[in-house]
Amino acid sequence: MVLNFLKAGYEKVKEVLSRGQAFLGLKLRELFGKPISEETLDEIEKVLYEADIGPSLAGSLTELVRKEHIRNPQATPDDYLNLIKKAVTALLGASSSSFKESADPTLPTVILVVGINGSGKTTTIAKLSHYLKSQGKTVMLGACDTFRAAAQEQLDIWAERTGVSIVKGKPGSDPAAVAFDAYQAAKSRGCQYLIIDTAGRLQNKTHLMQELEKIKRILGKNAAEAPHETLLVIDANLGQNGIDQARVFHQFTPLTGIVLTKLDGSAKGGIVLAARQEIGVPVKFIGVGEGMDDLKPFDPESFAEALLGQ
Ligand SMILES: Nc1nc2c(ncn2[C@@H]2O[C@H](COP(=O)(O)OP(=O)(O)OP(=O)(O)O)[C@@H](O)[C@H]2O)c(=O)[nH]1
Ligand SMILES: [Mg+2]
Repeated sequence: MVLNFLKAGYEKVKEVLSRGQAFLGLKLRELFGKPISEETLDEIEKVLYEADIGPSLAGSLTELVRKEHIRNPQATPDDYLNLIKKAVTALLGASSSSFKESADPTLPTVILVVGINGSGKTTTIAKLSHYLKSQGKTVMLGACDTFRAAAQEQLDIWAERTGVSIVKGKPGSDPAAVAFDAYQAAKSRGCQYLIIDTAGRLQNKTHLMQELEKIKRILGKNAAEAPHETLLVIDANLGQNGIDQARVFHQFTPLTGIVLTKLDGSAKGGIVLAARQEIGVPVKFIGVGEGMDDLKPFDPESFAEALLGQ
C-alpha cells in the first residue's frame, strides 16, 4: 500500500523530470557514450551544473567519472550512470521524512512552516494535516499569517476540509501571540501535532525575518524543544535561487527540513541535491500537485531514479 502510494507520486516526478531534451539522464547517457576526454568531462560538468545540483557537487560527480575512467577504461554509459546514481542516493541519505517528536508524549510536536510568498506553505500544511490524520494523528493548525486577512480564511477552509482544529488571530495582530495561543490550545486539547502557518516573506527583509525568530522564541518558551521541526517550503521552479533563500532562512530559524513543492510542473529537480550538499538540510517531503494527496514523503532512491532515469 505504502509503496503504491509512493510510486504514484514518483511516476509524476519522473514524467516531468524526463520531459524532452532537459532530461539529465538522457544528456549524461549521450556524453558517457563518447570517449571520455577532458573535453567530454567539461561537458559532463556543464550538464550537471545546469541541472541546478550546485557547482561543488557538479565538480565532485565529474571527478567520480574521471576516476572511474582511469580505473576501468572499458566502463559503459550504464556503469557511469549507476555510479552517479549511487553517489546521489548516498548523498541524500536514508529516507528522512520522519519528524523529531516531542519528548513528552502529552505535549504537541510543533512544526513551524516558513518560506517566501506563494511557495506553497498553506497548501503544504493542508496536505501535511491530511497525511498525519490518515496515520491516526490529531492535528491543530496555528494561523500565524495575520498579515493578509485572506490567508487565515484559506487555512480555515483547509482545516474544515481535512477535519482538523485551527487557532486564528485578528488580522494585523502579532503572529507570535497567535503561535502562543495555538500552542496552549493544542496542549490543553491533547493534540499530537501543532502546525504553524506563517506569512510569506522575502529573505532580504530583515524585520520580517526577525518576526520569524520571535515566533520561534515564543514557541520555545512554551516547551524548550519547540518548534521540533522548522520546514522551509521551496518552489522547485526557482532552481538555484531556492538555495539562496534556504541559506538565509537557515540563519534566522535553523531549518530541520525542506518541502519542495510544484515538482509536478518543474524540470528543476537538481535543487534537492544542492540543498543537501550546500545547506546540509534534507528534503523531507515533495509536493506534486494541488490536491490533498499530493504530498509524498521524500524517497532518495525513487528520486535519484526519476532524476537520472534508468
Ligand atoms: N502544481 C502545484 N501547485 C501547488 C503545489 N503546492 C502549492 N501549489 C499552488 O501554489 C499556489 C500558492 O500556494 P499557497 O499554499 O497559497 O502558498 P503560500 O506559500 O502559502 O503563499 P503565501 O501565504 O501568499 O506566502 C496555490 O495556487 C497552490 O495551489 C504543488 O505541489 N503543485
Ligand atoms: Mg499562505
